[in-house]
Amino acid sequence: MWNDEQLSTYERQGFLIQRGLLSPAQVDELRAGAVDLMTGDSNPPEVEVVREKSGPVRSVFCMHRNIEPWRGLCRSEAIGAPIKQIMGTDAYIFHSKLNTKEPFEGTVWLWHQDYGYWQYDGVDDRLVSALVMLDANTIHNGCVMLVSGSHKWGILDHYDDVETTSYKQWCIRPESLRAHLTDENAIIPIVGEPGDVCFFDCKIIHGSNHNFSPLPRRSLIYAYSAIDNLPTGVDDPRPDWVVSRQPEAVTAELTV
Ligand SMILES: O=C(O)CCC(=O)C(=O)O
Repeated sequence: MWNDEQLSTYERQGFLIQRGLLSPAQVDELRAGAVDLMTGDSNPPEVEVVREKSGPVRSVFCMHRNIEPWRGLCRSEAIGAPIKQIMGTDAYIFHSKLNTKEPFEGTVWLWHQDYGYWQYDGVDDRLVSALVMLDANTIHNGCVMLVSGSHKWGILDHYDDVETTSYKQWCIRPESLRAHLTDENAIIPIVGEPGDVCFFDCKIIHGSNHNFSPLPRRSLIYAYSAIDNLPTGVDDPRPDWVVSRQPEAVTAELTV
């Protein structure tokens, strides 16, 4: 359970890091699972693997439903309880992925707000993500960077970037960044150790750099949505692997 200070820090910054939330044994299990996921030989059909233009795996989507340890982890007390507390209600997994950045080849995620595109998936903004570090996340290997407090800036103007990486991404237009992101000190590199977890708001501006280091950077992200916040009313919905349509309350067993 988070105390009042943790909750108000989360509310003010739009994110909170919990160091060492997962044990070394849990991290070992996740790392072994990551190798299997990335190999892809025994992935269930809902799992989608996206590769960098140069070949290595970039992301493995929708791994939370049927594969351990990912299925259990999103239901765990450590991650699910703070989510339930922040939301004030049960939550389902709206989106999940393992994001890998192979040494020298893992590429950028340009500045964006997740709700910049999720707003078009027919949900409201009651969504919170948990980023779990499987490797040390450093400045050099492309850790995520968050812009502190930017979850209160409204949704900035996004465009569809199909050039920069292999993954089509909604990104904030440079002119909109210039108008809003004027203080470099607001950019917080989310560096940390395996087992650290960062909880963040779906409206916070974030992105990450290329992996210039000899070390891999693997992190997984679960995006939780309030249980009654279902993707509806969209003419041409995105696929289930990116916008999950199985609203099972993964926090149902947790007491907060
Ligand atoms: O893994 C990363 O470096 C960034 C991921 C991200 O921004 C996202 O999934 O929205």
